[in-house]
Amino acid sequence: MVDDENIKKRVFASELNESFIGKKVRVAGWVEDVRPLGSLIFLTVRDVSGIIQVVFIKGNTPQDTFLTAKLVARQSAVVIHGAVKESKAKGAKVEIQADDIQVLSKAQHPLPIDPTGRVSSSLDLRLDARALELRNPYTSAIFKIRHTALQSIRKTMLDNKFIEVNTPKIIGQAAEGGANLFSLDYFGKKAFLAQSPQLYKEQLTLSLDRVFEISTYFRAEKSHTRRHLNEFVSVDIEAAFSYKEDVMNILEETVVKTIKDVLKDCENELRILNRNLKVPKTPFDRMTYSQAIEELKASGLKIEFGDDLDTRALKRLSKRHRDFYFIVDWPTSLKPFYIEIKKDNEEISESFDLMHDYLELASGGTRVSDREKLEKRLLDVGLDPKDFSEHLKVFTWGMPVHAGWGLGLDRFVMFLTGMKNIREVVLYPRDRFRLIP
Ligand code: AMO
Repeated sequence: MVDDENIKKRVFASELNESFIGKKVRVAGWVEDVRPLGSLIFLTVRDVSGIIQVVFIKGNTPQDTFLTAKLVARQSAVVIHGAVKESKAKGAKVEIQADDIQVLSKAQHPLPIDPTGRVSSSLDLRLDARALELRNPYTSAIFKIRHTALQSIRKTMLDNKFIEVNTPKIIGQAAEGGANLFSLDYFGKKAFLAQSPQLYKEQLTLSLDRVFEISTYFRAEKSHTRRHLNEFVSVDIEAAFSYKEDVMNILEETVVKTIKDVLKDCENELRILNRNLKVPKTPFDRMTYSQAIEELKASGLKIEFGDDLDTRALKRLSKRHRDFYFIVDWPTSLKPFYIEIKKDNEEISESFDLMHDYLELASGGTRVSDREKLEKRLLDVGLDPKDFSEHLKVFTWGMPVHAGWGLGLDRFVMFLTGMKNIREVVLYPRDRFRLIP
């Protein structure tokens, strides 16, 4: 009989190898296949690590155990006990000759989707049954890569002496200006869900020097595209005594190290996804916004200095810039109030976007660190400095020159995994039409 203590002593399918031959083991997972063949029953059991073949031989197990194995519903949660033997099955070195099976939880039939992926389902159906879909090695590979990316990013941050912080997500004031905010009732007052940690991370540089945060943010954007969600995860950094070039270098290092770590630690997952990931060439190409406009004009697009680079423009640019590249020095009018403007040209800001192909992965810049200048910038963009008094006050406490960026984690994982729709790389995506599960 299998009890809770015994489940704790289980081994993972991927750990089983020839060194276990002759030993009794316990595995816990979900039944993928059941094939009764006369006096034999072949079961395949998948756990989070991989798959193992299990054989029941009539006469070797009690009659009721044999019957349980024969009738077990696919995808039920089971615990198997038995001896490890050499396997004749293709691609497997060992299998388990079972003496016991316990069905912990029977799976219904039919299930809303086929988690083996043999029967394909639409994205919507898969998202409706997300927890079940994650039994599919293809889907779980995406989230193992996402996990590896997060670990790697944290390591790069620590190597660069950044401190991890957590800033509020229920806020009383817009960080990126007034648009695109979700509002809520906060004990009778109007509050908002944070669009970014922008103002907090800037404030923290005046004491903690270098901070980073990995968190969820909210944008009430109506756009329904394959690269926007209303709830997304951003990796944010802010560094005191730094300019945009300094933080661009950290961004490049973060991207390259993450790719290397994913190549090293997720070989199997990349193979499952058929993703041919490569370490990009460094330093990443850099072009100014003005150069991008010239290039686009030369290609026949009707575009002027001051126009935003929409999808059509970015797609056109990406024909010549396939790998990672920075677009720097955007018009001041296209960037938020907190971005510094060039000393010699008020029309241009100390800003950058990191692109891959036509996907914007990150944006950042040198910040305005002078209080008067910041007040003027707020007025220039039609915001009232009075609404920002809590933020402005810190600028008289010895605010250092500082710079930073925000990297869209979900978009970065799209790149790492080769997924074309952001919903594939987010466990429970939130878009205009999806609030559940
Ligand atoms: P920005 O608004 O450009 O900059 O956001 C930074 C990065 O976050 C990602 N992103 C999104 N991903 C999915 N769905 C969305 N709706 C979405 N919106 C943004 C993008 C983008 O490049 N405070 C600044 C950053 C800074 O200057 O430090 C900011 O929020 O990949």
